[in-house]
Amino acid sequence: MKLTAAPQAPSTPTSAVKRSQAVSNEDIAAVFDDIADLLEIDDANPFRIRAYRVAARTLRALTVELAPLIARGETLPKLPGIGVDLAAKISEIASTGDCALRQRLRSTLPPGLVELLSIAGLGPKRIKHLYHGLGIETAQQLCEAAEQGHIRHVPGFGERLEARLLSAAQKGLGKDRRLPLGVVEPVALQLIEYLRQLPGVEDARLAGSLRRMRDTVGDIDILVAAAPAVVVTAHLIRHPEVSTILVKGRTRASVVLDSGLQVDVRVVKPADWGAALVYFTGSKAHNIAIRKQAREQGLKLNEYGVFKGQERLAGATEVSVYQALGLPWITPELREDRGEVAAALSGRLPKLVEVSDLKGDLHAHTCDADGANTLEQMALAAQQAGLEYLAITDHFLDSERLLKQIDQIDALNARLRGITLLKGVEVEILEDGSLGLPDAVLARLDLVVGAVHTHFNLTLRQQTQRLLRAMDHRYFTLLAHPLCRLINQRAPLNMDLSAVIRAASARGCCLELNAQPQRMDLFDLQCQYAKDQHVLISINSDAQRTADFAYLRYGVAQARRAWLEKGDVLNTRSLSALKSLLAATAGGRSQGAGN
Ligand code: DGT
Ligand code: CA
Ligand code: CA
Repeated sequence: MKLTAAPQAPSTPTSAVKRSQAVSNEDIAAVFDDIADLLEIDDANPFRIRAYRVAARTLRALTVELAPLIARGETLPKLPGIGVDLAAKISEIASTGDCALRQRLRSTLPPGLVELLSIAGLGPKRIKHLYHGLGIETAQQLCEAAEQGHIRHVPGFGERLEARLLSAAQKGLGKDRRLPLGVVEPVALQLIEYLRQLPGVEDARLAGSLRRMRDTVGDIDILVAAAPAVVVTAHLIRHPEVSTILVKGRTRASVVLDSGLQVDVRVVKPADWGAALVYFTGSKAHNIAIRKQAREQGLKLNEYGVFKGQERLAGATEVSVYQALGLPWITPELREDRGEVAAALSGRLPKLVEVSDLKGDLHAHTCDADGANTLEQMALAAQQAGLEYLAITDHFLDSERLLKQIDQIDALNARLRGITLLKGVEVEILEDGSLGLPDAVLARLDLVVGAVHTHFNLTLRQQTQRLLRAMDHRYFTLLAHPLCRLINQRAPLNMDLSAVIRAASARGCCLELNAQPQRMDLFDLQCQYAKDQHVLISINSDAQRTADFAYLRYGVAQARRAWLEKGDVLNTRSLSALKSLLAATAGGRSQGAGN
């Protein structure tokens, strides 16, 4: 993929580490400024922060260099605002080039946070607000929060600053990486709307990995149907967010958006639409597989149609193309050459799970803990999203608040109609695999969702044992985001997932397919393995706010890519079927189930 800007090296805010040369007053001032920035991000005492800023200014105004004085053992002149403690730090920096306090602050703050300082428009004060307000620690998280419109709501920010920060942060990130489907899709759908506005455009659709709903996408591919005279590519490059034009012809264009995303647009005649859509949807491997299928029947398949000699058999619609090859239409999520062509040939394509099959969501948060909305708001939003039940699984570290919430849920259920809240928790799986809340409390819940949030770096053996032990727990229902990966930020846990899946099977535990765009956890092939092992998958939004139920469709797409059918997904069950399943699979849960 094309880059708009060369990725910047992670910045090191001016450090005065140059021991071989004399340390200048400016170098010392720069270290003090850096310390002030770090203290500010760390939300330290404002007077302490100010002391370092004032000292930096004082140092810059001096006419005599301090380091040579210190080297000669002379005492420092009395300087306004510089007491014993700061004077000692000046000596330390003058002789070592750095300061232990600065190193300590840098090592205790998340490393990404310090790098945020290099983003234009972001000073320590704003970083502090983003960090403490939204938990933003990295440029990637900044981009995602901005794209989702969360930053404008932080006091002192607003829409314009949000857009500016997004653009600056994206420039700083290497753009040659794959981005989460859920981040790119909304942008791509807006472009589709824009292209459809042009008179003469008959259709515009996503193609490529976006249409196949891969969890990450390399770029945005769009196919447009229009008569040859329609100037589609000229319309595209007039879009306000286009920053660079890589290719522009009559029938194709590639551009880069301000966000760094590349967009490839192809324009085809309506008569060729179906064949072109098959071709540009891919995957490349699927295209190769169906071309082979064509050849075996003495046919030729390309982006213009299916041909027998000179005669064109099909091309206007996808259905006609597949039909001409003797195949039923294959849904884009399956087009990866993972057996879909053989299954289509033998009439054994799966009847894939659909969004409308979901009856509930088993992982969601409220403002009682980390979420943004109340129990009732979440319940009503889930109902709006077409669900019949919602498990509240706040992340409580102490029993008191959970017990209080249990009573609130009972009271709310007594008055809600058409939606039932289930009582759950997202309980910590501790380092040794025990659960972070006492059994007596877990016993009162309808379900227990276990998750790893700490100790990501155990050895493979330890990490696997930890998860197996957690699943041994009599009340354990569901392992949330099993891989703990964050796209572009945190690699999957180092563990033996097949062993975890087999253990889940043996114990009757379920695994989550977490639909948060940056998680998408498990991968499609892993869900497929879980299905083979008869482990039920729960497609959950992990909603932090009412709008997040919209993420469920990404989870469903990933499940479809895993060939999952309705029966393979736990939360397609009716409430009563779910309850008997929960009661049956977890030993001793029966007295806790029921509202
Ligand atoms: P991505 O962008 O890395 O997420 O993945 P795709 O699948 O969107 O790949 P992309 O954008 O390079 O190409 C879009 C589609 O165009 C691809 O899925 C299939 C088709 N295509 C591209 N290059 C070739 C090719 O060399 N041969 C064939 N048969 N199809 C291709
Ligand atoms: Ca693509
Ligand atoms: Ca492409």
